Amino acid sequence: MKKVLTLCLIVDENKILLGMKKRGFGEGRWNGFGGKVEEGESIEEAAKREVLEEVGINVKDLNKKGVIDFEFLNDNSLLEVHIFKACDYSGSPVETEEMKPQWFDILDIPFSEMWPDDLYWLPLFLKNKNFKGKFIFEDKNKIISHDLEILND
Ligand code: 6OG
Repeated sequence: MKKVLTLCLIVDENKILLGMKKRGFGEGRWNGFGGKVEEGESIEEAAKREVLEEVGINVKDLNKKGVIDFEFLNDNSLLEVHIFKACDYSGSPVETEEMKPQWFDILDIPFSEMWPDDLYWLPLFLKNKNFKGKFIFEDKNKIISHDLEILND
């Protein structure tokens, strides 16, 4: 069964906030904040809740940038990840049990310590493009095919 997840990246001028995932899926990788959409909440509500839970920040305005489907052949799982940009927020990042946050210059993103798909879509995201795509992973380290399309504004 397909899981619906959120992923929110907070951008402030030329900086992007990432968190080092300390446990669970994606452990050891820098990523935005997010998680599963729970029953009874909208995707946007889930995105805001996850940012608050994982890094203590209240996001005000979410800007939907893309949806990517991920298929993992090794364990037969399917994810649908809704990706948001947030520029308007309040609070300062705090470390939680799940994430250790750090601001990065957008010219100095630690791609080698991130999910390998980020190298494809994050540059589009930073150029403010909307996109949709599908990535097929052999396992969590290896993409075997991908398809990424820029959508019209
Ligand atoms: P929890 O299991 O911790 O939510 N996620 C991905 N993020 C990137 N950048 N690339 C991927 O490529 C991803 N697959 C999942 C969605 C997992 C978090 O990880 C994101 C969620 O924000 C495969 O609840």
